[in-house]
Amino acid sequence: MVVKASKITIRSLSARPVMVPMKLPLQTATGAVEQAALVLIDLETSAGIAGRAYLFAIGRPHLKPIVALVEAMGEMLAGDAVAPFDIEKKLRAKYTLLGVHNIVLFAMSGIDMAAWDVLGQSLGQPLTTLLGGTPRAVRAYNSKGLGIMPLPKLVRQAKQLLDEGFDAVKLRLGRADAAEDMAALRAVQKAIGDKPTLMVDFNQGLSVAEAIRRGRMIDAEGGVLWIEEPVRADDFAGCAKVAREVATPIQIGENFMGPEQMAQALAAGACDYVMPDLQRIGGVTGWMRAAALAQGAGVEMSSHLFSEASAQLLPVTPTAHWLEYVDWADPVLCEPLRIVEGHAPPSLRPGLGLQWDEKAVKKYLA
Ligand code: SMN
Ligand code: MG
Repeated sequence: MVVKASKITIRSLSARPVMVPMKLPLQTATGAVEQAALVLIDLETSAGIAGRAYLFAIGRPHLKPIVALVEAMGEMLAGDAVAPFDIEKKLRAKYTLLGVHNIVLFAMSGIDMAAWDVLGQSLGQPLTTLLGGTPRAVRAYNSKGLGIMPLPKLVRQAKQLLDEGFDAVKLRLGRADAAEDMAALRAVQKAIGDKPTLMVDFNQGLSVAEAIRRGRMIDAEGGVLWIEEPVRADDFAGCAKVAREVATPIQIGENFMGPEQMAQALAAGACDYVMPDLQRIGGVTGWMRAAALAQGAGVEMSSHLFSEASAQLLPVTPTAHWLEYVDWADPVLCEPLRIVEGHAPPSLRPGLGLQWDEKAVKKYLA
């Protein structure tokens, strides 16, 4: 039997910037996110199928350059097959001298996700099925809110976030005074009780010495599943030192720039757990490579943001751990992800399953 290569080719790529309101703004140790700055990608194809994916620009000023990169890459890819591996190879070659990093990698990752979406739609299969898995429910933690804020508000919010149907939440830490961080941790633990799972995230806010000091305080307190990004994201040697000195598992990965960097972090023993971010790891293609690295290292792998696509990738991740749930893209989605009893239900829509609410997109266009 002769197997024909995919006939579906890329017609064009468009990227639209939107500023979407957030119900719960998030204050981290190293910056605030008050509105969701998203880039909506549409990959138009010869088959009439449109692949869709979005990117998080983090702030309004970053929307324009990311949109420009996606569109410039679209021009390079016009007429090419919708074959994610080939697209990656071509773009990596074109961007080697500039550097396949940060927003270049974001744009590549977004295109990769949109390309996999086309493949899923063309075969009428959800992403999980397309990748050889079976759609299943994945456990999720509610990652909205719980930023750096006064304790009474924090305590109210922790309970409210669990009442939304979750049994796990993530608290952001990294105040100037360690004692204040510990007071916040104790207040939240007291408010939610022993049963729910609690993670903490320093968003790279500490020095290595301070991370070891605060990590030991958290060890003494107990009951924390992981300590996320205690130090600068690319300081793998420093993070390894923290991981050696602190008993509570160290979680990093949202800033891994491609599977290559994740391999370096694992080789350095930088962490106990990993949580790649789809727009930094290289989209679906990068995620699958990262999943193999985590499998080889015997390290639990969670997701960062991009709840909809990540919920479909965790079922094909050998060491799948937790789905990070945020609702930040909901206002522009026709059918947002819903959490039932702390789990994202299996997605049965073809591809990534994202559809833009065009009326809302028009309203939030930036
Ligand atoms: C985070 C990072 C970037 C934007 C918002 C929130 C945070 C997380 O580190 O892990 O959710
Ligand atoms: Mg984080």
